[in-house]
Amino acid sequence: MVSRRRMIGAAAATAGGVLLMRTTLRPAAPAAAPAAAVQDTAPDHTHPGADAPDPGPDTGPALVEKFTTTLPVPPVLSPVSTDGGADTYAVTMLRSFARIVPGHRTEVLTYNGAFPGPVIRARSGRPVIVRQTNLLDDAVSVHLHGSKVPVASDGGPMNLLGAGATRTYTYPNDQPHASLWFHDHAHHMESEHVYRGLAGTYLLTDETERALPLPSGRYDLPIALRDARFDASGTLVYRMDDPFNRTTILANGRPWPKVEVAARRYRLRLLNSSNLRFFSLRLADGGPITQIGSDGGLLERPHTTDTVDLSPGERADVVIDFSRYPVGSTVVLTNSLPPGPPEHVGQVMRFDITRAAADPSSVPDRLRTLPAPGPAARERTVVLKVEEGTGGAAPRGLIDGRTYDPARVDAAVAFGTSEIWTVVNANTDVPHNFHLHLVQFRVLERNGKAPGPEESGLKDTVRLLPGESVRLHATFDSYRGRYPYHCHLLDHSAMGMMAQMEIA
Ligand SMILES: [Cu+2]
Repeated sequence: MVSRRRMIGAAAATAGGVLLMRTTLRPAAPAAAPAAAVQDTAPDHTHPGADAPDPGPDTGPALVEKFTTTLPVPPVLSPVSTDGGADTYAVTMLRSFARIVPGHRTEVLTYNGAFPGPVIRARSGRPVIVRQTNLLDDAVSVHLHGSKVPVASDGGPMNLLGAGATRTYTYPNDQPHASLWFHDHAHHMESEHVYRGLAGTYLLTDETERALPLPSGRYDLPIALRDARFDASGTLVYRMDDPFNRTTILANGRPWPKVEVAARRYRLRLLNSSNLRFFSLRLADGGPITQIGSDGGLLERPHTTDTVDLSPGERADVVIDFSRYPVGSTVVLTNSLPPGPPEHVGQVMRFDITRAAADPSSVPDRLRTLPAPGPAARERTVVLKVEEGTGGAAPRGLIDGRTYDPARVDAAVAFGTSEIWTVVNANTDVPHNFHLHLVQFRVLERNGKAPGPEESGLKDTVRLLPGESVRLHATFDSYRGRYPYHCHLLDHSAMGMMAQMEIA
């Protein structure tokens, strides 16, 4: 186990190291953006800062003393109506200011003014309706990541909500419990929008999950991890494909925070909401972490590990028992992956064990039962690649050799069937991952072998280190229509590493 973990870390470390040279070429000008076909229909907006002078190194590490800010608990939204068998929410997207680094107010893009976004709590079988009003300057699109929803509410890359407009998204919640998240998906702009704050948490529960004696209430914490870059005035700096300068680690929007915990079990819903950063998380003392769930809800059985790997968009549901630490002690959550100075990016947040507490919670040996993947009607291969531009052109994100074209169907899927997709990272030095809209899939194989226990449950996003391949099993029996699939390194999808399936 340990040697396998070390291999993953080493591979990702190599990938990250070369990522600098391979893909930090940013678009020289808006006209050099990927795929002319997309350029015509993309929002009329350039990436601010693309041509501006470099603002210098990330000042976050200098502005912040680690473990002095407190991990915020993101606000839970209250419905404006619970009539008609559904919970209705009203959300306004607006520019706001957040206190991220001490002594500064940082302009951010928000859902309802919250950075990061608020939490929506939902139950399987009870629809949620979200009325989104866009008071930003840009067109946006709100995607509920991991959800099974009709195309009209999927928040696809071209299904835009213009500045000043209001639109209603309907989420049937006709799916089992899962820790989902919602974020911007407007083509070309999703990477900057999400980076500047348009991301929130959506916790869907059901009877299966609620019947278990897992830590709950104040002992169940959603924690979104990401990186960021700041200038000397505390302003968030966004530059396309800039992983090496994003060296400030944020947890729930605060840099290297601490959180006071009782000496008992906690459930942590970890989300990697970074644009590009992969995390390999460990407790500093190598203590045990019990993973109970992944993207699509609980695993069949918990598995105990010392390391949790998360690529952008992935979630891990874990239980940590702080009763093994004396009251008065602390333990740091660390990250072993570059890029960036290990003294900064190697630290994430700190747990301060401040009090004793009774603990009626437990983690059962059996969490749920998942159906075995059935027969597949067809197999297909999907190849991901980022290609450096020549002659000063921008790098291009490719799926099967092509950049995203919303007018093109890349995969015709027969409604009601299952398929096996082999997804390949054709780059030898750049990591990717793969996100399929609409479905939760199963990972059948990773590099020709059975996946680890952390990938044995339902997934919607799967990591692909350089040269890796995964075989996925997905069933398309819910909604018809055109849904995207893409690399969830958002700077890559913004470069065109996205394609479209039509289920008919
Ligand atoms: Cu990618």
